[in-house]
Amino acid sequence: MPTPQVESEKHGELNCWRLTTANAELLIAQQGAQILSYQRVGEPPLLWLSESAILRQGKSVRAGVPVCWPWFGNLQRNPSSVQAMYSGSEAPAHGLARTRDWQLLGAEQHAGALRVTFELPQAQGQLPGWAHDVALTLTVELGDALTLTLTSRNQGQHPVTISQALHSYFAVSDVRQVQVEGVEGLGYIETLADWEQRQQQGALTFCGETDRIYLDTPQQLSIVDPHWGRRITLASSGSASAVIWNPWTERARALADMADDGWQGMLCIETANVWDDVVELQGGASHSLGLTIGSEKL
Ligand code: TA6
Repeated sequence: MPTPQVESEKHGELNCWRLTTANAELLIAQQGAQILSYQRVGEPPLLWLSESAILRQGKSVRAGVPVCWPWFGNLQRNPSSVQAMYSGSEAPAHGLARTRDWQLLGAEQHAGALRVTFELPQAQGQLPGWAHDVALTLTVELGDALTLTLTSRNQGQHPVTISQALHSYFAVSDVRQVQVEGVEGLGYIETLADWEQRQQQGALTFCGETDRIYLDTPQQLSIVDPHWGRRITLASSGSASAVIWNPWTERARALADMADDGWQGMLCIETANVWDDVVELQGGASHSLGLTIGSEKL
């Protein structure tokens, strides 16, 4: 089969595209421009896809990289400048982009790599309760590494403030055995203890439910996974905050789209603009949030 190539496929209710190169394969859904899976030849998946995932219109899939935009998480927990942008009644968690159909603008190949670009046309004034005009695109480049670029360009006259995240679910051998490097000494918000501000001592390991916003994050973070002999590398741009999440036992049991033990094989590190790192776009201004995911043998 000649590579690289882009083929369309249907999974459950979702239109998807499978991108294949000589050394990697990626599945992306039209809904949310959400990457559902990513694997390189000869190694375990880099992104996690829940074995109980629900592939239905209007529901974000528990997998890959949901795009949270134009706000992250619970809108009420966002700065007032982000809240003020929305006039609808119930604000869905993680914004309005992850459950809507994006449009594939084009696919290009160059030197064995593939690049696809998606746009959310409704962001240009047609999102319910969010009456701003922003050109929103996601570019996915599948080469030796995987690079995602989420670009927001304010086409209106008035400033627009957003929070956002590439809510990446990484695949790990066992979350209890891995550690995250790059967060040592950082301040973080412990959302599970009244959003108290704390300071990280040493590298981060996991022994219970975790849901934290790390502040002033460096551009490089990594997940060290000795059992799989792998280091997953995350290189970010346009971001100074990251959310690190694992639901652990009880919360996983409460999620219909996660197996009871599903939490063991996943870890979310979400390259973000949240808390005091939200993005204010003046009329005509644009911002890009970038993430390159790579891996190395330990
Ligand atoms: O990023 C962490 C978080 O906001 C958690 O609090 C948890 O709820 C998770 O995202 C998943 O959210 P979802 O709406 O996809 O179930």
